[in-house]
Amino acid sequence: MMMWKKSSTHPDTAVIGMGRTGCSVVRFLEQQDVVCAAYDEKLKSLPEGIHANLHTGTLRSRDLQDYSRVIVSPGVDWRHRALAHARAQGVQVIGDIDLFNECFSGDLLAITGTNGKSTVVHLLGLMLEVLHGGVEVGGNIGVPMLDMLYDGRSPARAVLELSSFQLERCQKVHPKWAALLNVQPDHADMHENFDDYEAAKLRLFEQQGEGDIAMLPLNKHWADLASDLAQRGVRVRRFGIVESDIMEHERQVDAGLLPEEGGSFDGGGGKLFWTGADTRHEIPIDHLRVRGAYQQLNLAIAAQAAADFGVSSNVITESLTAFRGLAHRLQYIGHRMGRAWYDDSKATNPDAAKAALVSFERAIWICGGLTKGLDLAPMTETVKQHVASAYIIGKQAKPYREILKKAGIPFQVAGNIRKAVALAAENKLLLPVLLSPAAASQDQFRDYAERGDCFAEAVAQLEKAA
Ligand code: UMA
Repeated sequence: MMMWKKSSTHPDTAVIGMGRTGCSVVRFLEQQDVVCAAYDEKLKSLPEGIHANLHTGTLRSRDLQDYSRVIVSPGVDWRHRALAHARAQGVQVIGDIDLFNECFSGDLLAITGTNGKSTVVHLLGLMLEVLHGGVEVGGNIGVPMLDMLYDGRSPARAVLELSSFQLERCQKVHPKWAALLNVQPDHADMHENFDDYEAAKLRLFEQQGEGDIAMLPLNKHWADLASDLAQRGVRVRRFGIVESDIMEHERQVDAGLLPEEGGSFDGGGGKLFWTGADTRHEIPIDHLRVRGAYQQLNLAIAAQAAADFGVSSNVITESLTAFRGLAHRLQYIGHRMGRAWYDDSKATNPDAAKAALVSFERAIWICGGLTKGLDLAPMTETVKQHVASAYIIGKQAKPYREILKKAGIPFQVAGNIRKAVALAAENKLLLPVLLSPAAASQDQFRDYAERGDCFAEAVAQLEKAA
């Protein structure tokens, strides 16, 4: 394990943002006797057990220029003036992945994408637990990755969920197995533009070479990356849902663009597939407990990863059939007031909400929150086809009103979740009610989980009142 330079006088390491990541970085470094300075623009104090000096208030350009290394939390804008200035002064500005890399020597599996990451990471963690040496799971899913290495631990393998924020600020990352699930508009407030967001995600594959495995969606957009990786000796597997994706894959294989062995999954044809020990395994979709083709495809990706690391098809099948999905992801929360209620609070962008809506023929939709600067117009057709009636929550009602008007769907601005639930319960159409906001939650909640819990509570209260 590499030891960091110790300093008993002036710290040469600064940690920016003292949320979960920042605190885990400082704890990790302090355990190695590295003195750190902690910066947070809002916090007034640090949790117990952290000895770093806390500097609060707006970060100024000159604050960071005298450190040798600055480790930045994912939620701090990478374009922050103080970070740009430090980089220009030759300070090494990095993320927690770089510290993780220096100390982790096991097999790294890493998953990125706009939607579905946590489901794949969680399920994969469950499947790999059967292997000798086990597995640790962390990253954007909520467990800071350095917590896996605390107390000098070094797991045999680690599964990391990596966000664009984490990838853009790392110097390098080299997963033995890497998957890009999808890239859909999100975080327009934190990236210069969509290309910049996509480029951050693709950093996952930069270091891959001979003997590594990459999983990419089947659609044409990724054909060049797939052939580039294959030329570097990476084993490329492709996955997809719709018939046209599969045909596109076959066309690419025929044209010699992809190695024959690139796997494919068909989430729309009634079965999921994965390949283990050169044999194709399958499971009928009606044996699964999770709803929605995109969610089911995520299960297939986890199954393929587990098979690539030697987990038996029996264990994979059992895990797939037992898995009920994660909380707040198209989660069935019960049947009340004559209709089914679904919590998809994790849908914080339009594509995630679209994927949820298409899994219902028609639904009553609860939407709204912070748009993060994203354009909702591409949802209009899906809303037209799958929404019968809608209730808007959150502080930015206008963009939701506009697409609902454009789609010709009746709606009401409810303002908050409790009101939206009460109105949805009174709706004469006995259709499923879906909270799938297509928006971030921080205008009214701490995070999407609190928003989902509030929804479930309101639904439970409703029954008591009836
Ligand atoms: N802060 C500043 N200046 C800023 C921004 C933030 O000082 O300009 C401070 C805040 O006052 C706060 C701290 O930084 O005290 C928060 O840091 P953070 O936002 O990086 O939050 P963490 O608690 O460290 O959580 C981060 C990830 N957060 C983000 O990427 C925004 C968590 O992902 C992740 O689970 C955690 O690290 C552990 O790895 C959350 C997330 O929303 C779930 N991710 C986005 C998503 O999934 O869409 C990418």
